Amino acid sequence: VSQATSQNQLFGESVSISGTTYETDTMTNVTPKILEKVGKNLHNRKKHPLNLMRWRIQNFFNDNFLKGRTPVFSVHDDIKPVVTLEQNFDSLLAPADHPSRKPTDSYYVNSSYMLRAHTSAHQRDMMKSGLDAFLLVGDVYRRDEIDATHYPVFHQVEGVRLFSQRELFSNVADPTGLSLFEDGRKTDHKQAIHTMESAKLVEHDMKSSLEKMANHIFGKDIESRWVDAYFPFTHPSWELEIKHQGEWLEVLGCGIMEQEILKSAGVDHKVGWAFGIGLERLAMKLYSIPDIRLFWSEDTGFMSQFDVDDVNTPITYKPISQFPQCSNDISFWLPDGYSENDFYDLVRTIGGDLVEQVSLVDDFCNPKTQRHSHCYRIVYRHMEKTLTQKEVNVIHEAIQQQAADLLGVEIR
Ligand code: FA5
Ligand code: MG
Repeated sequence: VSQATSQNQLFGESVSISGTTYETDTMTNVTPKILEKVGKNLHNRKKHPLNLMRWRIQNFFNDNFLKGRTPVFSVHDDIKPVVTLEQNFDSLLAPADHPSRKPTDSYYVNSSYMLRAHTSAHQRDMMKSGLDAFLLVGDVYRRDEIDATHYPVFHQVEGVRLFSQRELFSNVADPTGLSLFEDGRKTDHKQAIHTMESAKLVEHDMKSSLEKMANHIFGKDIESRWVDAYFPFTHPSWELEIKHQGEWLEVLGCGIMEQEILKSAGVDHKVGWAFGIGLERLAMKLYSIPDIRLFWSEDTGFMSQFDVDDVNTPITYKPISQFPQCSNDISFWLPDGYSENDFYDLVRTIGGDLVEQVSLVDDFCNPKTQRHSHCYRIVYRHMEKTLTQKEVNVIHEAIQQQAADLLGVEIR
C-alpha cells in the first residue's frame, strides 16, 4: 500500500485549505493534523512569544532603515502558505534533483500545490509586484524528525533588499567608472554578472545590517560569526551563527540574490540581498523555552508569561511543571519503498503533541533473508498532566495497527 493511496483515503477526492478546494492526487501527503495548523498564524497572535520575536525584528528594521520618516521595508504577514511547486522550487532555481523536492521532505497538497517549505517561495513575486525592500513573516512546513527542537510547522521571517546602481554607490566618493554588472567570471566571491565592487558592497550592507539585528535581539555583547553556506537562490551565501550559553547556534541563512531571479521578476537593473530567519529557534534561546511544542500550547500558564506591553521586556520562561515521560518501543520489518518520514507523520497524526520524541534505536538486517527491520523508541509526555501507561498503550497500539495497515510494515 503506498502512502499516496493511504492519504487519499484520508481526504477522498479533494481537500479544503483555508476556504480553497484542491483535488488530491498521488502526490498528496498533507495530513489532517498538519492542516489544523494552517491559519493559526501564531506570529500574528498578540503577546505570543513568536509575535514578540517578530516585532523585535520588525522594530529593528523600522527604526534603522528610514527614508525621511517612512520605513524602507514593507511588512507582509498574512500571505497564505499554500504555494505552487514552481514558487517554492523553480522560481528559486532549485535543481530538478534537489533533495528538498522529495515527497519525503515536503508537504504536498497535490502535484501542483504544496505548503511552502520556506518564506523564500514568495521572493520572485514580491519583487515582481514592485517591492524593493520587504519583510515577509509566515508559517512554513517541513517533514522532519521529531524532537525538542523540530516540529513540522515553524515560522520564518524573510527579508529582501534591492539596490539600483545609484543607491548602491551613493556612499562612494567618486562613483564614475563603477558599475553593477560585467560580463565576468563566477568565483567563490561573486556571480559572473556582478562586478567585484557591487558584490562586495551588497555583501557589506547585508552583513552589517544582519549583525546589527542580532545585537538588537541578543544584546551588544553577543559573539557572532559568518559561516559559508550554499543556497540555489543566492551566491555567495552565508549563515550567521551566534554564541549562546557557550554553543554556536545557526540563526539565519542569507546571500546575494541570484541575478537570474531578479531578471525573472523584471528588475534585472538592480542587485540585492536576502535572508531567512527562524523565529522558534530565536525565541527558544531568548526566553529559555525548552520544547518547541510549547509554542502551540493554549495553556494560560504558558501564555501568561509573555503578557508584556513592551516587546523588549526580558522574559525567562519558567516550566509550568514537568510531567513524567512514558516510553514504548515499536519494531517492524520494512516494506519496499519505506520512508522514515512517512512513519513520523503517522506517529504525529495519531499521537499528536503527546509525542515528544521518536528515535531509531535499532536497524537490523537479517543476514539470511536480507530483510531490514527498525526499532523506534517513542517518548510520550503530556505538557499539562501525567499520562498513565494505560493511556499511552492505547495510542501506541493504534500506531502499530496503522503502521501495518497504511505503511505495510510487519510488526515484530
Ligand atoms: C532557508 O529556509 C532559506 N530559505 C533561507 C534563506 C533565505 C537563504 C534567503 C538565503 C536567502 P534554512 O532551511 O537553513 O534556509 O532555514 C533558515 C532558518 O530557519 C534557519 O537558520 C533556522 O533559523 C530556521 N530553521 C530551519 N529549519 C528549522 C527547524 N526544523 N526548526 C526550527 N527552525 C528552523
Ligand atoms: Mg540551514
